[in-house]
Amino acid sequence: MQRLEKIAKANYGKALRECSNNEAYYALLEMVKVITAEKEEIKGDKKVYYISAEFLIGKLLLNNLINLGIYDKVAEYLKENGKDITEIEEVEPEPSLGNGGLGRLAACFLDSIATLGLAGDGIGLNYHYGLFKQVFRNNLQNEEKNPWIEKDSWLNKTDISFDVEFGDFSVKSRLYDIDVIGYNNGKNKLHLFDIETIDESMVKEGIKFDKEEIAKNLTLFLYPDDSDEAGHLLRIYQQYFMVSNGAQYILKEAKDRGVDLHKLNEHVTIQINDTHPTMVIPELIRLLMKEGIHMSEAVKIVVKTCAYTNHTILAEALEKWPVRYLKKVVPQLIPIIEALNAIISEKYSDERVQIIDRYDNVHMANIDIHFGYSTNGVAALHTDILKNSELKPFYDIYPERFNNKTNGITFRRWLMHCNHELTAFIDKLIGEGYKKDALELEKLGAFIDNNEVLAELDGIKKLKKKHLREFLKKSQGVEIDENSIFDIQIKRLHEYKRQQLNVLYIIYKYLEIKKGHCPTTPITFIFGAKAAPAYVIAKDIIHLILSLQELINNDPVASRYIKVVMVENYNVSKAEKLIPACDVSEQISLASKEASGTGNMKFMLNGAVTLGTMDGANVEIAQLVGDENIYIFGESSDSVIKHYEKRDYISRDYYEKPMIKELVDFITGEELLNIGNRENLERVKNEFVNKDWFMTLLDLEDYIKVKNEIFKAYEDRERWLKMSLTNISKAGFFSSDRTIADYNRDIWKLK
Ligand code: 26Q
Repeated sequence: MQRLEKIAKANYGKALRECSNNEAYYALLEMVKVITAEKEEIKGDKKVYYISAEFLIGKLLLNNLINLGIYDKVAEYLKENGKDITEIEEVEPEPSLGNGGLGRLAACFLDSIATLGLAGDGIGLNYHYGLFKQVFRNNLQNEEKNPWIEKDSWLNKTDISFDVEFGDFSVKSRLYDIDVIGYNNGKNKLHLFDIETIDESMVKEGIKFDKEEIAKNLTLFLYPDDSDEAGHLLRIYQQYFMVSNGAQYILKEAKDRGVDLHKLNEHVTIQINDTHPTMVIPELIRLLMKEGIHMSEAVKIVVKTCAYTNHTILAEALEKWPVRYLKKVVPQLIPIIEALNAIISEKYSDERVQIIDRYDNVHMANIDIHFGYSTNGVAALHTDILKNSELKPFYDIYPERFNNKTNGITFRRWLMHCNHELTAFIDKLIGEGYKKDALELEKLGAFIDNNEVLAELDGIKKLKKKHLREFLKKSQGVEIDENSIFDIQIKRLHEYKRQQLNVLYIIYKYLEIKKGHCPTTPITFIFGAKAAPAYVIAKDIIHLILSLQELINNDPVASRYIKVVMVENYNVSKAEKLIPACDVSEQISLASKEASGTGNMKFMLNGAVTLGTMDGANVEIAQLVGDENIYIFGESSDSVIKHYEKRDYISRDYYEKPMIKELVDFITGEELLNIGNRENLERVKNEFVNKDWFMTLLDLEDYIKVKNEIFKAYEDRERWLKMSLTNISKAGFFSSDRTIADYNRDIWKLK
């Protein structure tokens, strides 16, 4: 710790003991950067580049300390000097370089790639304000910018810069790197590209800015909205900027390493994270041609180098761009995309597999599947749906290219960092081997009948609930009861994720209490969710939750039994506080719609019991823990898919059932109208009655029944704690170390 003292002395002229938390944070940042600089870079004959528009890395200080193996020493030293490491963490600004699951997955993957000692870097963009910060006003979501880049940060400015040409102008890029430290291993890098002409002062009010001035706004925000043409064009500018820099960087590194570009695929593999970086395929072909390689060979090289991951089956999220947009932004790619289109249209007549459709839209996923050597889904069910329905025409052509890679989470952040108490407890019971081989968690099964162990587990959950109570009091001024059941749903607000189903249960419970049927143990319903700024109905659902929160929490009778808390500005560090405190994990998407989910895995690892549909990775969780340790409800994905095919789900038929009608009508009843806005509330109600595209009412009765069962099970403490321990013991499969080992074994093949 001499280093730390030296830095404190040099920067602030005093000992650490005398430093403020603010000063201590920057001293620690510098210390970690110095130690990291001495770490060896992971090298290999072949390298993977994980290219992604999002890397939701979260705060880095404490994770870096863990991965460097010096967390305990540093925490102890800080304590001796009158400091609390968790308070120091509060100083760190939170980068929000992602929307949700896909971005967080990319961050977990970088951690695991380095931990497994594989040579692999991330490539993305350095958004200055990231995703918007959510602020509640009058029970509505407002958006503000989230500045996170300060004079001293994890970013290291490099001397690497490239020219990137667009149709109407060109820009110079600047590369910033963030070190990615493997757990007890070497380091890789996350490369974030930026432009030097960025103008932060363009953002005036909220997150509004002039979308036309690309050379000034390009990297201001993570794709802000989807609502107008200027927005779409900006997204294409961003995507091309990312992939052109990425491709130039990859080729530069390959050449520096002496790689023969004709054999690029033997030394480089590129994992394309959803379709956002798809233009890397035509861009690489273009750059290889500039190196003198003939187009037909360039195409062959690129096919052997690129692999694609699909994260969604929602048709509206599959990117397709009008040719005229691409002509404006990236005219240099048009001849290549047209040539690729010609290759495919000559070979296949099926309209569904064409690159350019009859309306002149370019289908980005189709480029990835035809011109990459691997296409993977992110959970077993998801991959089956891709093969058998969504992407069936492609699976028929390339069965050998399709494979599944069930998602995972890094246990460094989602156990060791966010739940020190549980980590120490597991260490004590089964040793530390599970930190390198997560399947060793199964050894916990031996303690299932040990009442002392169960009691200790109970104590840890209580403690984490108390910590959450204190945090919410401090951050939002809300009071919750740690002796209540914590029922938590935290994820992006989307209709398919069905926060609105959870809301209908709360209304049901409220009305039950009014009728005199009170729960034995009080329940705290916790939500955290951001809605896309232009997603009207999602924002209406937030308004409904906030209005319900006000109604129930101010009701003298109901508030004794139930409470609703909507956490403001849900992000990675809030997740780290919420997940360890959870009893009931809500994973209630309409079956077939959630590709995988990764929150479900984080909750399970921290001892929560899942209430969910047979969707995404819930299916694999259910298989692992067994029916008696999970609460499953709702229609199967097969029958949901059939309903869509036959178009035979009529929400009004369900709405007309008296029990359901009472709950839905409550949304526009007097009590909520006294608090909320008629317009927003009516829109939600009408959606239920007239459309309900994600079949909420179809699953409602079963949801209520099974949710009542899970709350009842909570009363039997012994049974509950056994379920909790079983969930932890079976979570090893969901380590992202396993996922990355699978990617490497089947796709990347690095040594
Ligand atoms: C597309 C077009 C235009 C504008 C934006 C977008 C866009 C942006 C972000 C489309 C999708 C995303 C993010 C998707 C995402 O996070 N998917 C989630 O990925 C997780 C990791 O695989 C899964 O666990 C989740 O099930 C899936 O929803």
